[in-house]
Amino acid sequence: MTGLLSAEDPADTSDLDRLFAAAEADFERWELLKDVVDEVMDLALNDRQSGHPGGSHSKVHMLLALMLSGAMRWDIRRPWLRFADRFVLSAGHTVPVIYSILAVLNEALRARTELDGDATFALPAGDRWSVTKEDLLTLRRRGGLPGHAEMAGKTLFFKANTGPSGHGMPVAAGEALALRIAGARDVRVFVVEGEGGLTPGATHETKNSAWGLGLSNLVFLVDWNDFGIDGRPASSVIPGTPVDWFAPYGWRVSGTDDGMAWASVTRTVLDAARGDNPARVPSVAWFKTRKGRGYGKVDAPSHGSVWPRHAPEFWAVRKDFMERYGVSYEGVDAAAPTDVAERQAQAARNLDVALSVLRRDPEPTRTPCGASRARASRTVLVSPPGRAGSTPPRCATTADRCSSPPPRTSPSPRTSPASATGSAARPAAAGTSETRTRRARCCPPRSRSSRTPGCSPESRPSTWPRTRSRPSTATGAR
Ligand SMILES: Cc1ncc(C[n+]2csc(CCOP(=O)(O)OP(=O)(O)O)c2C)c(N)n1
Repeated sequence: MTGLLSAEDPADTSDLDRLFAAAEADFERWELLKDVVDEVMDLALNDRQSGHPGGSHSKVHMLLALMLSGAMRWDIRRPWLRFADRFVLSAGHTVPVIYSILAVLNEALRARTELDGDATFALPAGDRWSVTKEDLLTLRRRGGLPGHAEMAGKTLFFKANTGPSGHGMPVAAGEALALRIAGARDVRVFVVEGEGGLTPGATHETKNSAWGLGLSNLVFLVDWNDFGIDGRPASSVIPGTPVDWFAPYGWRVSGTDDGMAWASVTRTVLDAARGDNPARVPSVAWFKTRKGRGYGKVDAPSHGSVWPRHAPEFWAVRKDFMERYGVSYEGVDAAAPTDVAERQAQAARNLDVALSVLRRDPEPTRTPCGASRARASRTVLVSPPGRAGSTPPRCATTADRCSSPPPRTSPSPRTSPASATGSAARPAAAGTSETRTRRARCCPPRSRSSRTPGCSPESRPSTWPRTRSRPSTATGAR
């Protein structure tokens, strides 16, 4: 069985070592990013008193490695790109980790932009399409960040609406199939799932179909923390390991017992995404992790219950961070302010304290563009290095690509260099004109609230902290 299309998946194995080496040089920065992500997540959940800390914490390593190693080709500034790799959070209840990562990376982009005003790093439409620190305190509130993944607006990073466990997987397989039929064979669909989410029946059907259709552009990443919503470990009722769950279906399986260590996680992610796949089958990588890592409680108790607001256990973890990074939070060991506005203002100031450590990396370096850049920028460019021997990234600015008219003659999509952000090269068979493709690359999607003539971005004023007049009544974590 060779699948529906005899697509040639480029085996990037020759690049894996180079990608790994580039990532390895940044592991120290990733560690800092991980710590800041943990902090802003906990601060947001503490304020909201709702959400799923356990599975969110255990996924930080695998997600940062996916997003920053070049395994996934995407542009944090332009989540609407049609032919960037796609991300489906099938474990849709763990949205806090995605919100926190996006907010931290976008804050790093802001810091980078402040450094010398380089527009390359600016968000193209203010915060309209981006999760920022200002959004974190709107989690699970009316009009704010949803409690499960929604593919819209600020959370367009998600390429499926998810929440019911396992239900992102069939959707992701459908997307992978559609991309292949469209000729976009280099565009991958990444799906993050927990072992609990592998139990619904649709998972079995998806595994069969994805193999039968030869969806080599489908990559599952399984957070194997062995706990779902119940008190007992998953392994007490579900026999086997991820190898047993996927290999009999013909999938390419890899994984690591060190699912919270940068080197092993990065190697595993890179191999799953871009390793040799001669049989052109779907891939799955598993990561043995600990649910609740870094939250102060682990396994089932960490699943969907946050520490009571400003509880001693909450402050205990904050104290570790304060000591490690030499910062001080406001209100340590004290009860939360009773006034809502005051409480949110304190939470906002404490988010700023956590994020302040991002601005401590002034080591300058030179880029191919000749501009002086901070080494810190490497953590926010989210760009995979080009293939060995390929054209270096173009140093176009946002304005270059979004404001100027399209060229009369366009180079062949096959030979177009990746943009400065390393977003996916356009597929040869996309069947769109340069103008339309250009629009897709540069402009926010149309919506009632976004009538964006040409490509000029609109941005709305934001307040900090964002105030909410009518908090939602939904508080329970499902
Ligand atoms: C179809 C469905 N049934 C039940 C739930 C309630 N639920 C929310 S999270 C969860 C457990 C998920 O476990 P796992 O996939 O292992 O997630 P992780 O440990 O990564 O958080 C369950 C059963 C749900 N979201 N969807």
